[in-house]
Amino acid sequence: MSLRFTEEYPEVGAAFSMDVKRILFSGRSAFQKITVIETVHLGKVLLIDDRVMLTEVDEFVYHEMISHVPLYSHPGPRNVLVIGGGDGGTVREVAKHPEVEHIDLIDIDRQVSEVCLEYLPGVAHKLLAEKVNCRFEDGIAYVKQTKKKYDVIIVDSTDPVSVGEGLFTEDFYRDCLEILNEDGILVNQAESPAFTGEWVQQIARKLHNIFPWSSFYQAHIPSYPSGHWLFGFASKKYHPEKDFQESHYHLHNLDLKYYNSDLHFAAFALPNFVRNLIEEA
Ligand code: AG3
Repeated sequence: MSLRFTEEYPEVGAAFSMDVKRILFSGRSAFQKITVIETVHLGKVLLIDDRVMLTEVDEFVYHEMISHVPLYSHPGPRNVLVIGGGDGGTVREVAKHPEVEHIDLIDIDRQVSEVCLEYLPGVAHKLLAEKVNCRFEDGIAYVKQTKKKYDVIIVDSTDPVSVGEGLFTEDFYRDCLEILNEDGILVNQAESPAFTGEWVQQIARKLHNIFPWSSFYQAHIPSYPSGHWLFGFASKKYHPEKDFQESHYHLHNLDLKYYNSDLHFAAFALPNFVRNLIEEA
């Protein structure tokens, strides 16, 4: 008998299915349902509350784009804060930058990291690196009370429902602004313009209200709703295109599968319907 997993997209009455070989882990933490399945064509897949967080075949797109775009827009990103991202994929990419001295990862759910270290070590292994400090607590409370300052904050959250919702509020963005250095940058995962334009507009409105400068960039992520994904880019000083750190990019010469210097610019070129969504926000 063949087994299939289907992620329902209740917002648009659609769904996405994949053939499953077996279920590797399924459990409920204090916060959410966590599942790892081994699929027939998409490798191992991490699900939280039955939504696809990553698949082994396309996680590089999301993790490279959420990390290298802000890091190559900043001339000296030494201290980086990752909120959410307990699977470790974002930390893995951030850790590739030699300028980055320290990475704090704040995820509410320790079990996500434990499960990923066991079943998805290729994604999670850098959680154990020396320059990475993992704390399992509420990111909203952390940004409110910490005295530390960061050069780059990356919000690698779930969708703006249930556990993830508080990471999409103006209050949260204001607290992030507060703990960013004078020239800091915040990037967040900003959902699908095709399927959940309403969510994109809310993010656009809020980032625009709080940050001196904000914009969006896009990537193709086949396993996410609609496959067309946005990231918010909000900054105090730097402009992703004018301040692209070309010499760092060439010097590092990282072996990446999606991000490159042409895409750094191209990702900010948005289709008209996305421009309109954001302008009308
Ligand atoms: N963050 C989740 C992106 C949202 C996907 N949404 C969905 N499938 N409905 C991914 C975490 C990876 N580090």
